[in-house]
Amino acid sequence: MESTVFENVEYELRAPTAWITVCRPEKLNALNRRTVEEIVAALEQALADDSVRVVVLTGDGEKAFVAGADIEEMSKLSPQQAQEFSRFLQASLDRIERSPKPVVAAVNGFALGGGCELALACHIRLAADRARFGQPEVGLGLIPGAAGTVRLSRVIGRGRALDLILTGEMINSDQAERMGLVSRVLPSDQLGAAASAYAANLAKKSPMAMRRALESVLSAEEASHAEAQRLEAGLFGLCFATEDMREGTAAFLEKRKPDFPGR
Ligand code: CO8
Repeated sequence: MESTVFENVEYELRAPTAWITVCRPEKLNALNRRTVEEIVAALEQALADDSVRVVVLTGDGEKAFVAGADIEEMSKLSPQQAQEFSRFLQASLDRIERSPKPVVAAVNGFALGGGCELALACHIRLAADRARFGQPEVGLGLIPGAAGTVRLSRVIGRGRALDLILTGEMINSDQAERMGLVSRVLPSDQLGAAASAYAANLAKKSPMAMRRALESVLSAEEASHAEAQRLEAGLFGLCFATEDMREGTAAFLEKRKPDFPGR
């Protein structure tokens, strides 16, 4: 097992899964600029490594996934600096969302403000039953600034998003699951094992197909119905140029499990 320790983030290679853990437990893993830069650097490491097929993002400790942007650091920003910080966070989370390898958030505790936004940028959200979600920014005189006003509506619908954003109320993981904010809730002591098993299952699927599925689904959000369908057809066609597709269809016909080369 190979690991890289950044200042506030740990990167652990458990091929075919890479684990990225936010480690600022004394601040409930709150995001300062450095932490966000390190998350992206760890992601780039995972993307550059051919042995990695899936990335899991989680928080250190039992209490928090990420309790938001670092309020102490943020409180000192000028309006211009705040805008720049928001742009920086948005671009960093876009990088996660645009990852060609699936990124699974294992939400082990509080996911508030920027922490909820970070989870929203991941492709899949699994939650511990002790996790809590919310966009408490209005209580600080702020609004979500890491694309929470954009992604939350897309994921759970405008009415529910505004309910969370305007009240700033926290919800538990069962409520989050009912809203579609997370796909699965696990007993807290089983989250790590469940995320490992989930990632291992994804890693058995075709990397080329998953990459194109991600591209198609995400691009559809920004395109008209007609454009989105054209793009889907183009990506569908590209699958037929891969070894993965030949292996997947041959394995089915030969009644065996596929072994995808990822090409
Ligand atoms: N920033 C900085 N420090 C934090 C944060 C945070 N977001 N959250 C917790 N901490 C610190 C606490 O200050 C405390 O430090 P200390 O021990 O030095 O006093 C330590 O972590 C432990 O926290 P608590 O003692 O508060 O723990 P509790 O169990 O009592 O409470 C809560 C847990 C409910 C999670 C509580 O800590 C809390 O409400 N935290 C803040 C949550 C929040 O409001 N998050 C949103 C922040 S705003 C945001 O994320 C905007 C994102 C968009 C950015 C756009 C850029 C401009």
